[in-house]
Amino acid sequence: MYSHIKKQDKEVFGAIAGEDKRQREGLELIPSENYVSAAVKEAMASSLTNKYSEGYPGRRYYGGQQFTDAIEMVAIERAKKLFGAKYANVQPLGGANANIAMYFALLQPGDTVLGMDLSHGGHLTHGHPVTYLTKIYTFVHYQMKNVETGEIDYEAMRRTAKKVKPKIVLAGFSAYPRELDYTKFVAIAREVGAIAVMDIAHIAGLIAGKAVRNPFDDGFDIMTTTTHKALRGPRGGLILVRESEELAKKIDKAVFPGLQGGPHMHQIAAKAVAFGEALKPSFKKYAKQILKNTKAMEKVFKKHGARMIAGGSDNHLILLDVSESFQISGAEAEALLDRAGMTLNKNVIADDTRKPMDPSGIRFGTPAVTTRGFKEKDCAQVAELMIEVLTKRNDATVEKARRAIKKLALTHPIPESFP
Ligand code: DSN
Repeated sequence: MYSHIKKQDKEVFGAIAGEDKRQREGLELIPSENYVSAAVKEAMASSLTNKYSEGYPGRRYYGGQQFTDAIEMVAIERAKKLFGAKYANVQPLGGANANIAMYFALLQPGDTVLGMDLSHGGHLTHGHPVTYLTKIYTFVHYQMKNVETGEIDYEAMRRTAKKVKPKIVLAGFSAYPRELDYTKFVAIAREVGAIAVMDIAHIAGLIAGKAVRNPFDDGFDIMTTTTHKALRGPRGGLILVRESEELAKKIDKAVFPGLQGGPHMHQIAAKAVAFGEALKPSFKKYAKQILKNTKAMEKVFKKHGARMIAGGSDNHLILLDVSESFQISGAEAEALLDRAGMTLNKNVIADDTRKPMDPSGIRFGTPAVTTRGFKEKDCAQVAELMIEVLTKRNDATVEKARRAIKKLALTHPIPESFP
């Protein structure tokens, strides 16, 4: 592996080798990360990175597209099958790009979007004031009604929707551990004449693996997603349209030429490979195991009386209030656990009084460790180690946990392929 980089560029090689080792010997608990197959990596490293392919299959602006067209068509067909969509655009470079293209396709400057508040689990691209998007569109937010159960305040959401008349009712999150009531979102969108969109980035793998409901089954019009989280593909984005040809055309125009230049064909090939893997029956088992593993961690935190936002988890992630539970900040917890080989991220919790760089919570999840073959008992052991480190915080405890984590990691090597 890497024989050419090693010979040619010691500096970059050293860093890549270091990252490989870090991934091998530590545990990835960031809920938006995963390990891809060797086949996905091969596609990413293929000669397709040399090719310009502006346009869409059959209508490109450059010649030499006989193979790129075939690849993009395969990716589109597999994405459609995986999510029950009539149309798919596989060109978005990432999740943020997918959301920006979706807004560009559906909105005029000044139009309103009703999305989830960031500190209640939403995402920057759902209208946080630090983003450029808020200079173009108006974002209004809904929140949880009860932070201890995670229940969304659908009544307040409906009242707000009737008042502000959004063009998009946006569901989706990056730090919310419960399942949403999709029928309520769609009903509100229909009532005010809005398009119902869900950013499924965090749970795309769970939807593809049929471990949770598919929002299209409840009438959502569009779904945007990344491809690299529980879905286990390369870093990238994807936009799915349930059935409207008119919406699909608008999305295609917005992605190219509206927003992006040449699609990254190596990335699209890797998406096609990953979608093929997710269509296999074994992916369903994987998705279900993610849920079981998160429940096993939830059980341990509950037993120790730790405060989880929304009271626990129905999906792949847990948001832990470390400030209240362990009298430690999110940044301190992240650093401590990182030293013990458990990589996760500090995260704001609902209505956090602390700053995003040092918030009150940490966020972690099980997609990556489940790829390594972790089962409930392994995840419970990780949760116990987390609690021990967060409680005792001394060097000896951190070192003991680091050794235990390394052992767990080495006995569960990152697989090169999936059954
Ligand atoms: N950065 C992603 C996450 O970690 O959830 C979302 O954009």
